[in-house]
Amino acid sequence: MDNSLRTVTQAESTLLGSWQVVPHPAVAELVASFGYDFVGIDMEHSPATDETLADLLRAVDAVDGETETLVRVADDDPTTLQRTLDLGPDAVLVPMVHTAEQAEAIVDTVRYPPKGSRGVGPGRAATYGRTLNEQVTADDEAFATHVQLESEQAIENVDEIATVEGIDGVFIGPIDLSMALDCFGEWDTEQFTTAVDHALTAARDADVAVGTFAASEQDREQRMTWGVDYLVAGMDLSYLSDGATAALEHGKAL
Ligand code: 3PY
Repeated sequence: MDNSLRTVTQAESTLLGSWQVVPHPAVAELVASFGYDFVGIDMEHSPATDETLADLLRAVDAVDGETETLVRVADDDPTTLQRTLDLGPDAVLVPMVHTAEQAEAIVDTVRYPPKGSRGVGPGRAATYGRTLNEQVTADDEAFATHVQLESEQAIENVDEIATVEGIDGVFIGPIDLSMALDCFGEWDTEQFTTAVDHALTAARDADVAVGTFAASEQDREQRMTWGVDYLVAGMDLSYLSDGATAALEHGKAL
């Protein structure tokens, strides 16, 4: 399967994903069955462990082999990244990346020598049928590396971050970014739109993908006007809370 999260800048339309913070394989399986392009699995703000993550990835992969997996890791620690990559996701998204030096260190961590410093031991990422040699040789193309921009410093440095060789995409974290810019949730403020425009331009100039997050109809409409390559269009907790609220209200009204 081609890895769309690596080549998304050439895609004809915006890839749509669903975000998962409830770390149960049934949720991953259900969401993947609706035809999303990818499921974003959150290890930064969820109670998922590495062991749970393996089952979430299996659940998505078992549905139809078409839906990809993007794992937002907890941090940029080499151990975190290597343990995640050994489980074979289609993409990793590293939060809180503020500088080009940090992005360079991430690329070094995710690549095997001589290009980087990743240790060999791919486990599930070897897809079991391949020899270790085949896995290691193919692995640079097997997954995408995206970094999340969510601070004033990241926006200041975005031109350098986006051009780091080996970075496939940048992800604008609107919630944290707006908080960092002192306009929490105020998507139309000048400081927020200026920062977003800067990030979009830098990504385009560097020819890397740009993605973002939306949790409501209004957010989706706004973020599509940004011309993003991939969009997280909703998340499991919101689906659950919307459905639970609607059923309760309907039941009470009868
Ligand atoms: C943000 O918007 O800051 C996010 O991290 C979305 O997941």
